[in-house]
Amino acid sequence: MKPTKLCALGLCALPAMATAQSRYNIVYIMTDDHTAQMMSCYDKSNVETPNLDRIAADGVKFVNSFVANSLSGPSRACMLTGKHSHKNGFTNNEHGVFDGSQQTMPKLLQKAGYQTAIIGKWHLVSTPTGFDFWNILPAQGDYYNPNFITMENKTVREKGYVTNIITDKSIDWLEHKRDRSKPFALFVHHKACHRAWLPELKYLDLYEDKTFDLPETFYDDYEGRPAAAAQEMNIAKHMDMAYDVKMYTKGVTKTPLAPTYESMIGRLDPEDRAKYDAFYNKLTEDFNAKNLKGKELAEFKFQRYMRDYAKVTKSLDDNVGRLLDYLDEAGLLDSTLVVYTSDQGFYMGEHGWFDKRFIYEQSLNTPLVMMLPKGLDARGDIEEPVQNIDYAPTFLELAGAPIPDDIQGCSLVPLLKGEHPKDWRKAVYYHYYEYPAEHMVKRHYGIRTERYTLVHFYNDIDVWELYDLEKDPDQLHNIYGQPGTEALTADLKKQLRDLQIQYDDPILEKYPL
Ligand code: SGN
Ligand code: CA
Repeated sequence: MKPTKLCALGLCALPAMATAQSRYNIVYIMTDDHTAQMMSCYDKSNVETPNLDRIAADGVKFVNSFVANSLSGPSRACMLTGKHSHKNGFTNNEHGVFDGSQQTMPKLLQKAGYQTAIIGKWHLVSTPTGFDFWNILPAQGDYYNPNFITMENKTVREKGYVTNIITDKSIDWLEHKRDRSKPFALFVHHKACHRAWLPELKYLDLYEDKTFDLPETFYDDYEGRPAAAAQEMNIAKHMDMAYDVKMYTKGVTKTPLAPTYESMIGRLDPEDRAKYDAFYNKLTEDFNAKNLKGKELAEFKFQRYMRDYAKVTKSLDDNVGRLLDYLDEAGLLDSTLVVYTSDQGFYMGEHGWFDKRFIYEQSLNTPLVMMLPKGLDARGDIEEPVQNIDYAPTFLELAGAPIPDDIQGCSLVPLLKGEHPKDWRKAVYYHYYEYPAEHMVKRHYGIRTERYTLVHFYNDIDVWELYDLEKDPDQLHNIYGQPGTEALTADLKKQLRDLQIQYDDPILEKYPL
């Protein structure tokens, strides 16, 4: 076991020696694009998620949980390696192919005698390595009658709704497929709640009576924030009326994404398609009759988005409940760490947006709750800033396995024991790369401290932004360069540079601070 590392500059706290309780099992549930605003233990205003809340109620809720690069593939690579994107090599979805020959946490767990399995969304292009069992969705996968890729490289179409199927397969692996003589790490990776938010048919009617509150920043004009102005993820401007909003008449609606939408819902069995059409065709007729324009149209799109996303979240919550019940009935909860998180946060109309990618709060944050096995006594909210590079060292420590020195994350085990290490990191480092690409969010890197966000947008732009989260939690006022911020900016830039040096990000050579 390696010696104590200093935490002051973001380095980790001391991993405890393998204890008698080590070799805990791990169930890691990661959803796609599920954001804290849509999880009732974080935010009660939109939906009820009793099963997700159950995890937090019996364990811990991280209230400062961040990603390193707010996009699916990169987040998955950070989780698997415990390293930032520039080190694990998977910086963006568009051109990324995960190098499966590199050191990963599942491989290290295997080496420590664990059985490992991954079920659901993989999204790293190369074939999974480090897993004794895998059964993954191709690329983004489908909600209805989805295909799965087997370890024999066969594509198999499964009947049903994706969230239910991923849970069925996970329970089946736990009950029938694993080697019970070994501790295990199971990675349950849901497709929900990714675009285009296609609900389980039994929940079509749910949330239809609810009018969601429009975020205060819905009509943000992005003044003083050219990178924010340049995005293409605005609900009013960029949502596709068919694909996203589901106002669609087969053969008639000709939006750019209508063919993609038709192929997705075309996967439904005929009787299910009839139910689906009966529901959305009625809404489409009502919508067509109203001829909405301007703000009315924008707000109609927002309500449709919120309702469909909320329905998808309901199935997710049910299924997490089902998995928790299985673990409970199987007597596994005393020896198993259950983690629930998402690959990143998401905008639910804040700044007028859907999607993620920016270092701004809603997409930098990701939900993180854990149900703790015996021997880990923390309860309630954990305030220390944590990041998705921390999962790998945490799981290794819980397995009693050594944490290699090149892992950049910090083990969360001290926090799970209820400790508050004085030298815990004070800031998290962020770097987003996928540009030019869908949604046109410019490349940027930055830091988030307890109170401030400092960010540099670069590449075909050279813009700094600074936000005081205490005075401006909605991040509407870029105070970078304003008189009186000089000392603060110098201090934050020093912290940023220190983190870039510590994490060895080559961007520092291009943009020395
Ligand atoms: C798809 C979506 C995008 C989304 C990316 C990345 N478009 O390309 O809206 O930002 O995935 O999402 S879609 O037309 O295919 O729905 S990620 O979570 O996988 O990173
Ligand atoms: Ca995602």
